[in-house]
Amino acid sequence: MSNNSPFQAADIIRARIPAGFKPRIAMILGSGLGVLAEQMTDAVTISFNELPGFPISTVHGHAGELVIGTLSGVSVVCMKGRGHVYEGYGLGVMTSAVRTMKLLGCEMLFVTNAAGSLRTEVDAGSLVALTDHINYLPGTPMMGPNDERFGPRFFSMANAYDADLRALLHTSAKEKNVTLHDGVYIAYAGPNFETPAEIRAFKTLGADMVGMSVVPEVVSARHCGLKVVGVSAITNLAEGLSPFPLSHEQTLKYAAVAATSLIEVILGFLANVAKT
Ligand code: R1P
Repeated sequence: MSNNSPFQAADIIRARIPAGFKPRIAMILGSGLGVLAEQMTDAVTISFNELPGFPISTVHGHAGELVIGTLSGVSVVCMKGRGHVYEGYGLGVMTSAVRTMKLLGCEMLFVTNAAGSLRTEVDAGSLVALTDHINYLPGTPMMGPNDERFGPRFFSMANAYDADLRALLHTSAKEKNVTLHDGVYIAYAGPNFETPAEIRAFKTLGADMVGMSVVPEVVSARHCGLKVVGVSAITNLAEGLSPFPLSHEQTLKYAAVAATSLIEVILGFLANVAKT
């Protein structure tokens, strides 16, 4: 694959930001979590529509904007919203966007998402650091010809969610008096929520939370050598555990609840990164 979209998008972005400004951290803000980007200073906002290879957002709660600026003293490039496989873009839905952020100079990708919890003691409003994932999507974004400009054909997914960065995230959460759990994320294609039987199966497989994103961008990030750290904002107990049928309205309602503490943790984390 020789898709030049990431190079074209990076050129467009560089022309819009101050000369020499290099984002250190890439962030992806999930359903209802875009509010974090409002805290950025000296921010430049570019619609995904203007960036080759970026997914046009079709999901409520995903603004579809790239915001470049400073947060807690760190230069960041932040996707306010993401694309999902169920929107019809294929498994490579996030690959170009991730590669663009790598080309801009990022060292690390911070992913956030709204997710259902498979543990009844970890209810709506909780935060969970991703320790690993299970890919239940119908493939990976790296299937097909390999683009050697970004990474090798075969690559390891051990320590995909960087243990040192996660330790720093836990330190940051403690400093802010926010409870941060650890858990394994399983990616389901959607857009229908999972069945209760699927949730029982996923629990047996070792999953702690379930959602319809994250894996395509994390696989793409590891392919091109970005370190990854991630947090799920729990918006509901998963189907079969939840006392009511699930809806995207519920996702957005509790993402807003979790966003307050999530923002605290992320700002603290970035301030700690700034010291390194
Ligand atoms: C369901 O309400 C939607 O919210 C989550 C699920 O993946 C799904 O898209 O969105 P994010 O993972 O983008 O936060």
